[in-house]
Amino acid sequence: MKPYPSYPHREVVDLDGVWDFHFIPGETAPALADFSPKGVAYDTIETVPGVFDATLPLAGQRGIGVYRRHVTFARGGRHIFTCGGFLLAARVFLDDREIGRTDQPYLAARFVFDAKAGGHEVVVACDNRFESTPMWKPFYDFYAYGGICRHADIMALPAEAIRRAAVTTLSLDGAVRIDLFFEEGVADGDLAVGIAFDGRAPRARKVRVAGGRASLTAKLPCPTPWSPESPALHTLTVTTPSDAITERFGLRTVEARDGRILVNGKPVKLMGYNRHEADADLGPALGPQQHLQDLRLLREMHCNFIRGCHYPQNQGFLDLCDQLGFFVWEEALGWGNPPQQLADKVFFAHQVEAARAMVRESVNHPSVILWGFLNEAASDSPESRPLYKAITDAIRGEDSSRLVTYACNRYEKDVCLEFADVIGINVYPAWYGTGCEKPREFDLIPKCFDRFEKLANRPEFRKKPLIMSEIGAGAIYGCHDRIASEWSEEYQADLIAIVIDETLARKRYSGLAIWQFCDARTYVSSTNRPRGFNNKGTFDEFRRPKMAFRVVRDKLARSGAYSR
Ligand code: ADA
Repeated sequence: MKPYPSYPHREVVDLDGVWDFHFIPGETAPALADFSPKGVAYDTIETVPGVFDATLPLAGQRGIGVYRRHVTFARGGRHIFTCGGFLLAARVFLDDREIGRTDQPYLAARFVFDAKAGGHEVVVACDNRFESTPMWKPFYDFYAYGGICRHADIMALPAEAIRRAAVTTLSLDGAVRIDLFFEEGVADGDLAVGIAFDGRAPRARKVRVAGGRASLTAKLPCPTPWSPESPALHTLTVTTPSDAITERFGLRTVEARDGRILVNGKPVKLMGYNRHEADADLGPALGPQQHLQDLRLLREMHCNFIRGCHYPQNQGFLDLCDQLGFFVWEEALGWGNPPQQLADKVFFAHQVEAARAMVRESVNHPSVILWGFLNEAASDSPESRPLYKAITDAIRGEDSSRLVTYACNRYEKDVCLEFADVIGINVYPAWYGTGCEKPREFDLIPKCFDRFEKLANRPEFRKKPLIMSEIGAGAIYGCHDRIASEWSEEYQADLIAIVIDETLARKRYSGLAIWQFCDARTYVSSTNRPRGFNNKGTFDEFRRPKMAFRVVRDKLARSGAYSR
């Protein structure tokens, strides 16, 4: 699915579809840096978007998946290859010449290159071995697939090429700041641009370009604010003498005040789920209908909030969240990273870059109100502070119109909370670590809510909103039990019922993201992961509802606050 922005004047070669394919098993594959596309014997096919290792014959294998297809360019000159995300690392070649590489999983990549008019061969080598990226380790609790998992295309680049036009709401009556980012080659100095909102006639403006950037302010002719109740969207088309870009955005403000999250000046309570991009069989390369179906199920439960765990989201999915009026917490890739890793120079630089790139990519989605990073990493270790500071600085340097947070499981020992605008707590009362054989220890749940309220009410955190960013229990679909004990649908439903009541009853909590929307594949290695799935979904991997579905739907419907 081709997400916003669009470039109406450019020649676009859509790369989605069927590619030739060959897999080189890890034992015989060179390091990705040494891979050459010469002489590869393509013996099968794969689809883009897609992952090559979700189904047989390559399920579970690690190595290099090589994709090839032919393209034709009408004109010679500068082109750009863009892709919404590779797994885990990739190199892209045109006629055996490398045009770009990335070792940032799930992050949009863009490579500029020169090419003659006519036919060319594009090769993408995707390495899904853990050593191909510093960003992923085998201990993450979600399966690491390999492939070109999101939309890809190639466009011809004109002389005054615009990369993005980021729109920031200055006031709900339609005043906006527009930050223009140009591709290389746009000279410093004055540039004539056209600015058009909502398909109206463009207004001529002059901007001053410096270092590939320019800024201007403008006023929308017919402003309508975006909100979940009324997710009104606007478009902005910016033209240069040779290029045009159309961005979609929403007018809305987000702030933290006195411990509450305010959207458009009004306090909101975020009620919803953590969601992996996960198909039952095919892994993370979901199609538009699947994304939409998940959002419809969330809407049926009267949810207004999604934490996109634990990586930058599919842009097409965020487009749908904008249209349907969901709030989103988007986060950069990370999971339980230990102190040594957080202090490692290469990991450090990759994390900062990943956070920055995520913000640039998603900057125009009104649905995204929270930027997150480093899920459950070692935020209790003083050596981690420089990275937490560097990431939050990088995010705020790109965008100061949203709130910054991370999901913490170090609680009172955390030494990085000062860097966050919002405190996110991941905790599993009555599931992990109760340390005894007593069934259904549900009295632990309100105690847990009390505990984090107390933490957030410390003088230094009092003004920060508080979110329960993960809480839940496993249930195997179809497992029922007369005493409603662990792993039964009854147990999970009862636990979630208490969690919802506690969140709704407490003003100090600005939100809840239940863990998790649907069962998603991980590794079998742990005794906690029967079937090789994380089974804490309210739906199983086929979106079959467990008992918790009705509980959430009925409770949130009764609360009335989140329906549209
Ligand atoms: C963590 C983590 C999730 C998942 C969850 C669980 O809090 O952030 O990705 O692993 O626990 O199911 O235990």
